Amino acid sequence: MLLDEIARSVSGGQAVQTSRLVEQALADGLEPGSVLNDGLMAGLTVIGERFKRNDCYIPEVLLAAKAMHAGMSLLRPLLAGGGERLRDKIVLGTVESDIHDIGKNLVGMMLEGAGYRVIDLGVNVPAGRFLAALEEHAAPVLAMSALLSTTMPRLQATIAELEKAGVRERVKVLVGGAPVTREYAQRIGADGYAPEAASAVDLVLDLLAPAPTV
Ligand code: B1M
Repeated sequence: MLLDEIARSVSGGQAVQTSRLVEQALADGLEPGSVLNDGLMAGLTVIGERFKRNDCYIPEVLLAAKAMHAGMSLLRPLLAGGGERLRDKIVLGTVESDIHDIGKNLVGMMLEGAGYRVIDLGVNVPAGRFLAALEEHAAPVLAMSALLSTTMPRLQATIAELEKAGVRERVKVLVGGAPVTREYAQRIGADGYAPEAASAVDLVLDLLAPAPTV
């Protein structure tokens, strides 16, 4: 089936073939939302799970993410304009003084693949820029990455900045990066921690889920 072929093409990191298959799926009249969820995302989920199990290497993940992006770029205008509502906005970046971006980019691609609008501020992002972007885009989620033990304290400093500006209550803060732990995330008052990119998506879904009514 075409959607399975798309999924296999993404998990195999085949960007050109993925574009061709997505074009074919759309020409055959398949729904863009289904091509996204049952084709592209299904493929990325396979590679994400393999990555979690140490069953593949970073270059394979990056190639898969690139293939997904190739397909997404064809779907994005249709999803945005065709009644398939994109999910909430997420402000993403690597903290100030830190220029590592491979993991952050993977997180961004996974979140985009899941339908979120990711406002990626890049690397070396000061707290004030995170704050300005959250306000400008009225984004309900801030996702920050830190890869150095010397830059981890910037996560806490940014949370303190949100508190000072009075926006902490309305923003869910998600943190990650190799030296960051769940305990550290709790200690600095973040709302969530994801050890790798695939679980960042599950975490955002949980954080934004409406509170159960009793
Ligand atoms: Co640097 N570096 N680096 N480096 N680098 C590390 C991180 C280091 C562990 C290497 C080492 O010493 N063993 C070490 C940090 C030690 C520490 O503080 N604990 C280190 C150092 C010291 C440095 C420099 C200081 C070296 C120097 O100049 N003396 C320097 C600092 C520069 C700076 O930022 N100011 C530096 C520079 C660089 C390069 C520029 C050469 C390059 C970065 C290129 C780039 O990113 N574009 C680089 C690289 C490549 C690495 C290593 C080798 C690989 C990092 C990486 O991309 N991993 C790294 C050693 C290592 O990890 N083996 C190292 C792959 C990536 C997919 O994993 O980013 O962990 P990661 O992301 C994961 C999860 O952490 C998670 O999901 C991702 C995918 O599953 N995740 C999130 C990440 N962000 C998340 C956010 C979330 C949720 C999950 O929610 C928001």
